[in-house]
Amino acid sequence: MAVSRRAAVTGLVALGLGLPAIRGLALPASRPWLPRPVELASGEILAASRARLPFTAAESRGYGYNQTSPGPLIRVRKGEEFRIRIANHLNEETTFHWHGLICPTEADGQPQNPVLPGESAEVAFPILQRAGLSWYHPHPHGATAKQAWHGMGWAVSL
Ligand SMILES: [Cu+2]
Repeated sequence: MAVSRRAAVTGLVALGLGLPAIRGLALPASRPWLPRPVELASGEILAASRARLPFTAAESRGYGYNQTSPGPLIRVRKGEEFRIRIANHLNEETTFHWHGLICPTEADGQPQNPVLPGESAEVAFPILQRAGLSWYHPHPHGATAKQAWHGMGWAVSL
């Protein structure tokens, strides 16, 4: 019996969510579920921004992408060109690091290539690798952990 990657991931997530209940550690009923992420198509804008955080019952704000946290899901396919416009709508520098994707160093959002507040840029490179799940996150010098902990990061699915 063939199991699709989507079914396998869904099953693993469901299993992970169910384990606390099995151990008697059920989440409080008031705790919100993690929302299904919106998807971003190639060529659209991915903007680092302030965002509402869904992890707490109370309204709280942190960082995200396109006003959401987790940020949009980006699907790509081997052989396609990954092309996206990045923009920084924060009041501090950030980067857009494609963790797990094989890409040119200058496109990989490393600390030496910050995107300053108000700046935007085009990122494009070919997808060379096979199916997998990667994630994007900020990687600014001295503020990577702060920005990630405050809600920035999400997935690129192949
Ligand atoms: Cu990383």
